[in-house]
Amino acid sequence: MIIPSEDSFTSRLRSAAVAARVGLWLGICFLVALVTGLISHYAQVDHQPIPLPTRPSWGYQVTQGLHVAAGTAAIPLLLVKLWVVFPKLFQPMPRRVREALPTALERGSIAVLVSTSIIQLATGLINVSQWYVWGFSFRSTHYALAFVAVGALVVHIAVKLPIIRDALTGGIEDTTHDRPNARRPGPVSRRGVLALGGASALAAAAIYAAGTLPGIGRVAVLSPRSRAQGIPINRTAHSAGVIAQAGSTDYRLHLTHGDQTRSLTREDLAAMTQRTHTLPIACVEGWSVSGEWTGVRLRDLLDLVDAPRGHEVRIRSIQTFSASSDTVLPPNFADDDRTLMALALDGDTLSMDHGYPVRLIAPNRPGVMQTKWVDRIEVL
Ligand SMILES: Nc1nc2c(c(=O)[nH]1)N[C@H]1C(S)=C(S)[C@@H](COP(=O)(O)O)O[C@H]1N2
Ligand SMILES: [Mo]
Repeated sequence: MIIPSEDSFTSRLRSAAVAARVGLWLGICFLVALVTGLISHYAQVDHQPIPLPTRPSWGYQVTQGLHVAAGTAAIPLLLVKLWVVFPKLFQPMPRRVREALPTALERGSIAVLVSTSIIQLATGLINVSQWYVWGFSFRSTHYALAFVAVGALVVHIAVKLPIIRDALTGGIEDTTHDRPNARRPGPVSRRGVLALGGASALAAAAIYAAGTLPGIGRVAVLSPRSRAQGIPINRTAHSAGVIAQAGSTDYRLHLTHGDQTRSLTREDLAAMTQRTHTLPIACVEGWSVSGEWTGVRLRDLLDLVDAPRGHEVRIRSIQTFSASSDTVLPPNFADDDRTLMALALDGDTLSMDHGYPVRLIAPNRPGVMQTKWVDRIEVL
């Protein structure tokens, strides 16, 4: 096999003017993904030092939607960017050590940036399609690699800053920073490459976003889900192994606060004051759907065991050994009027798959923490 040299790439589309612009858009996508990703990570920390606010109820829905949209849009942009800068891979190393060293550092940071970017976007996409193929925790890996990617990105931008500034302030046809033999006109113009890249990024984000809009969820090929009562199901009752216990006449919801305890049947819960709130399920995997949930206010249940306001509350599922088998509500969530132990969705009794007999639904919270098949509530 013959390894090409840098000079064998002659298209004028592979230019600094194109690379800088696509890089800028990519950088914006990464920044949005980083900020929203940090929010999502923090939202899932138990015992948050400063709890997130419970308002607006759709806050997490929006930030996580942006997170996945930005990541999805970054995929075509990264491909275009890699195509544009590809010849640099074949640049010869300077012979002198004094010049080779900075070059090696620069290229090393790019190698780290490119590989972590590919891993982040690929595993993110796999996660969005709910395909947990790996044995490691997606969340902690994605979180740790984000810092590696951002570190490498900062080094990359710092090293290239003079060229980036020139390329962005100069016109799109500018060739100042191009390789001298990169002059062959391509099949499209430079503007055409930008338009195609930008349109692909928007289209990719739109295909994802379709899954969050009512009615056209089927278009969302990146995030398919089975549905019941109009809302997707992540984990079915069958696969969670909860059907026997959740459907049993022996079912009780146990409340504990110190040595005060109560055990309620589903009928007891249904006899209490029922409240209805429209709240979203916003999955970390990016889809979100609003439902009209009806049930007992958590605060009313806490009152049954004389729990004062301002305490954390642990919610446990019949299901054990899952990331969702228990969750801790910060005090502001536990005491919020809209936090419900829901018995019904859109006017119908909760289906087994959505958490029958009772599930947690709280405002502004990642879906993974909206525990289904709840049988235990503990005031901490
Ligand atoms: N007990 C239990 N609760 C759970 C889950 C689970 O696997 N087990 N999945 C969570 C996740 S990841 C999401 S997004 C929501 C989805 O709720 P739905 O299936 O009713 O749409 O439930 C959450 N509650
Ligand atoms: Mo989820």
